[in-house]
Amino acid sequence: MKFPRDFLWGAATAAYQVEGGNDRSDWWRWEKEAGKENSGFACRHYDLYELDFELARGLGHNAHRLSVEWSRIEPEEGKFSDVALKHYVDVILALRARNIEPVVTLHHFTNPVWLADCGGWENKKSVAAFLRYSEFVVRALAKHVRYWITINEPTIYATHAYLFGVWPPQMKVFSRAKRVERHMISAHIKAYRLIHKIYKEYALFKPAVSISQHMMALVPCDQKLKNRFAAWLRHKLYNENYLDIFMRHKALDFIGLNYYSRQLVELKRWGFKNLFEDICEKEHHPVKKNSLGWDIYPEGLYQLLLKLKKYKLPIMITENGICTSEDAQRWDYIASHLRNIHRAIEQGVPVTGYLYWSLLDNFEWDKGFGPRFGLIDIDYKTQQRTVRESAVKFSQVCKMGILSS
Ligand code: IFM
Repeated sequence: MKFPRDFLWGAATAAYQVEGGNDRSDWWRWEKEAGKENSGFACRHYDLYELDFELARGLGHNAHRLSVEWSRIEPEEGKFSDVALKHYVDVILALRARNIEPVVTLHHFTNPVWLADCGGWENKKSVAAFLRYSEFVVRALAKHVRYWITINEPTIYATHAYLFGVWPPQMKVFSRAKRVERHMISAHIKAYRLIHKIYKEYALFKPAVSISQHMMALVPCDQKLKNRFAAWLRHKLYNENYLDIFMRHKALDFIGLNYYSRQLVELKRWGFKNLFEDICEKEHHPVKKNSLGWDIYPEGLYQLLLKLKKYKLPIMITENGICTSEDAQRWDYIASHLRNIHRAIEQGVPVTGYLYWSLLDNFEWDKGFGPRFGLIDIDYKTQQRTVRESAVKFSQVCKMGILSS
């Protein structure tokens, strides 16, 4: 299976999950307050990024997605750190020196403590604050960066932090989650315009700006009308709603897609809550699972890609990956998802890149360091990196652009 010549191949990380020592962030404080596993030194990627990028280069990666940490760059409201900014310039240059295309995320779940203390994304002020921070970062990195992700998985952030109450600030209020969503939508649209404006002002090539949208394949568990209807509705609301809004505002240059799993939809009865919440609990469509119990469903990626074709935008897979203690399962996961991407490309879906989640084992938020998503194993005691067999197999695809079936 041959992939397009200029396809982006690589992996993704996020600052808080790998850097270590992000002690100005709301997550850092919450881990301690909530008695959760601490992110601590994480992978010490803040110091060891060159080593990690050297491994990525050796693995044939020509792209890498990373995030910059707002709480390092603006540790106090309105006070920007030139040291932190210089660090990220060096990080980007380290990628460029290895011919690795950076894909830079501005917000990946964490906030500076000062923002959290004044209401975080619930406060309307968050939009202006995000823009001010984005402007500072984008002006410094514009020369070296083409691809920007403004916000990672806004739906996941709003629901986990404000509806399910499992992430800081642990709210369980629908209207609050909605408010956060509204502010994130506005922040993306404004940041999109701002980034384009800066590139124009600097007479640079056009940037490509998007969000990373988390999507699940929403699969009706049988052909009953109620299940098909609920799956359709959830797909519209959870997967496509943001894209539709951004399309209306002409604020998307490509679609950043994070795909991991499916949800089997089965309504217990017709009802408002049931429409959004009920899932099938019977094991009548068994599939393999990752170590967090998520269904492995590569076919779902194909189905989603076909649905996204209507947007007529390039699609970059900005995350796709598995946590597992069996590395052979990781390669199966990658290969089966790549096969489905290839099928979609053959159907005319313009997929332009695949970034595996994640380059390194890392800190999986409220789940701590247990889940192992990495192409590269991290020994958290010694910080020793060990390239996994799956990474070597994936590297052959990255280097040749061909997946043997
Ligand atoms: O680790 C996360 C990442 O931060 C966002 N997308 C999903 C990954 C796996 O849960």
